[in-house]
Amino acid sequence: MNFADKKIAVIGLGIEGLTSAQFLVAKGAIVTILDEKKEGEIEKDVLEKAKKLGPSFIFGENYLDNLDGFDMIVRSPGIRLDLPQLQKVKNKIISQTKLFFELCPCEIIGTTGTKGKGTTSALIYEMLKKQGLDVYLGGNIGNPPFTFLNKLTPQSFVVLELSSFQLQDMTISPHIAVMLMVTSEHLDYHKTVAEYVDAKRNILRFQTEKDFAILNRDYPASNESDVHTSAQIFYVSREREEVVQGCFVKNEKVVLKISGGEGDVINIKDILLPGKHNLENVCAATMAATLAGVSIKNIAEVLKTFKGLEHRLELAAEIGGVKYYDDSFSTTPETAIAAIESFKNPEILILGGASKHSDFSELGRVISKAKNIKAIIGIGEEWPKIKSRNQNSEFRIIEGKKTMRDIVRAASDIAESGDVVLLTPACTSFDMFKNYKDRGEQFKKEVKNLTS
Ligand code: UMA
Repeated sequence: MNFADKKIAVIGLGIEGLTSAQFLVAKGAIVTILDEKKEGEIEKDVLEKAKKLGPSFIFGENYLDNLDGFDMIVRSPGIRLDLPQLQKVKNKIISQTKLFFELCPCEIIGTTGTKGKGTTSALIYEMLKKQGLDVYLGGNIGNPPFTFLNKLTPQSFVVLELSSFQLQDMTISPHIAVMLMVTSEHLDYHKTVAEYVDAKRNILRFQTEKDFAILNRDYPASNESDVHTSAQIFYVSREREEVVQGCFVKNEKVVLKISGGEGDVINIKDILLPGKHNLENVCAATMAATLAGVSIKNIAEVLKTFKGLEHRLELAAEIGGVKYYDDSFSTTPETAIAAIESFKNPEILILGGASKHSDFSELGRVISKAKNIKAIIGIGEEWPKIKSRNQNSEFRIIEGKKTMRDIVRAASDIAESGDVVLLTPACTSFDMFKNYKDRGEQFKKEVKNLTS
């Protein structure tokens, strides 16, 4: 592909747009960066790096008015393809993901799904690394693949987390494609659930008989995706043992069934990543890594030590037999429920934060019924709303803590060996913290301070 002297528009100046521009400028293209934001609203660091490249810029609301003069248009994932200005030039539109698939010299393992795609991608990456393979992790997880494209050789492996935004206009599929659970999400972006599921199915649609598809048997939309691929199919399941070939949970063990034979991978109790929902990710990652040539020994080794992605049910520390988990990424009642249901141990929960206008009825029911909640430390603006949904008076409620230091100290004061302290707010963080990362970092810092 020759980019030299081509007039190329990069739409969206976020992390993908910046790395696309860097790549194209290095290839000799004449780049213009366009963004609906005003210049002053762009993140400083990104803007400075972009300016160093010396491109032209078009900022503000009329940013898409003159697309006709470009030879190629590179779209960031969050830019809707059906914008009228883009529809007029649709034959010229491409994305970094699409370009990467065309230029990548090695095999790609792609993962999509509504939840779990980041964790699964990271697990696959760790497993291939443990096997000593030359492997790179990128995509929606926050690392655009152009950052490592020039390091790749035909022997390398690339593990990509792919969002529906990145998949919607794809015309190539990965060699190993993982389709995890798919439910409705991003309906603010996709017009219908069907459009969303259809975008995700592009991960399978262009596979050939030489490729592999890993499908989650437990969710209709993923399970029924088998008709959308020509690849060899493997199923994963935490509910059904009878999968034809694939990876599933049986008698409290993760089991692989391939080429007619069945073998144990690991006892569930030895997997460090907590939560039943994570078993789906474990099975999918185990299957993908096996197909890439990783040994069962190395897969099991990673499952025994992988702590999870930062701020997603991440084991922050174990102090005096008490395990502290940072699940600050949990900003919805659904994710908090999944976290709460991940443990049988007595739990001290940290719940609440800023409003996202969530409905807390189901969370209230789960809290009211759970037998293992020892205490809840209620924080932030939304706590009174969550509390009003609770019918259980068995556990202790602690309120009025205004700093993470006081919150963590209050938890540690009542925690005993065997307990789990779980920060899973079910809300956003903006009333007390900069963002979810800041909330999680502060939590981990204060947990560490307990030992000093
Ligand atoms: N913009 C426009 N016009 C539009 C929409 C956006 O000009 O119609 C501009 C915005 O003003 C912004 C820029 O486009 O300045 C894009 O910024 P961004 O923050 O949306 O995107 P990036 O920084 O490039 O990050 C993108 C992904 N963002 C989205 O898909 C929205 C990141 O996923 C991804 O990590 C990154 O590329 C690397 O691949 C984020 C995400 O929220 C984490 N993903 C969704 C999810 O996980 O649920 C899909």
